[in-house]
Amino acid sequence: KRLILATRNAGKITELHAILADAGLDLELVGADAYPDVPDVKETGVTFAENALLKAHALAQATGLPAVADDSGLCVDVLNGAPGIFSARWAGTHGDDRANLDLLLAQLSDIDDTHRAAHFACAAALALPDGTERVVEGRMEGTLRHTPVGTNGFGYDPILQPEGHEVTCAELTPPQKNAISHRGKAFRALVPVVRELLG
Ligand code: ITT
Repeated sequence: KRLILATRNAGKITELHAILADAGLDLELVGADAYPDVPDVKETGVTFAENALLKAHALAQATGLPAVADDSGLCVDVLNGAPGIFSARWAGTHGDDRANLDLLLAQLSDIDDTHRAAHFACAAALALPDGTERVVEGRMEGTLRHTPVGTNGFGYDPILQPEGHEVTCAELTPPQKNAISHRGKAFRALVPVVRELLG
């Protein structure tokens, strides 16, 4: 059985392959890139869950196959949850990870270490071509560094230090990150739902 990953973010694809493979699902995982004719969906939702469902439904409808999608981002307490659903385009250009991270650090330059709490959030959605939908969420709490450290992962990983760790997400190995990450938690929660609906 094919399960399509409704994402074009290479960092997410790598993580999702590992997370879903570890879960032992007997599924062929295919990236959205295998379906280049599917138009980009407008992320018009106001929550991670709404946007994840929009992406999963768009791909399930276009391909006639079950689709899973991730919507995720970094929520900073002192910014009232921003960048949040706007994480991928915080500095203006969608997917410019370095510009997004630099802008956020500039915005937080006056904020001291005791007020730099933040979390990554991920909504994982499954949509079937018949319109059936499920969505689950996961979080990873942490604090934000003043300068980026580490080269693993993607996005804001070099500035988030997860709770209980002395290193940033970008210094963790991929399995270490997946074990504690928002995406790891959300997709592990989605596995029983996939089993229930797809067998
Ligand atoms: P798709 O919509 O194609 O899945 P995207 O990158 O546009 O890809 P989102 O709209 O969900 O996805 O935006 C997620 C952004 O949040 C991503 O670009 C990163 O900047 C940030 N982000 C999410 N998860 C992250 C993680 O595990 N580590 C670092 N940054 C992360």
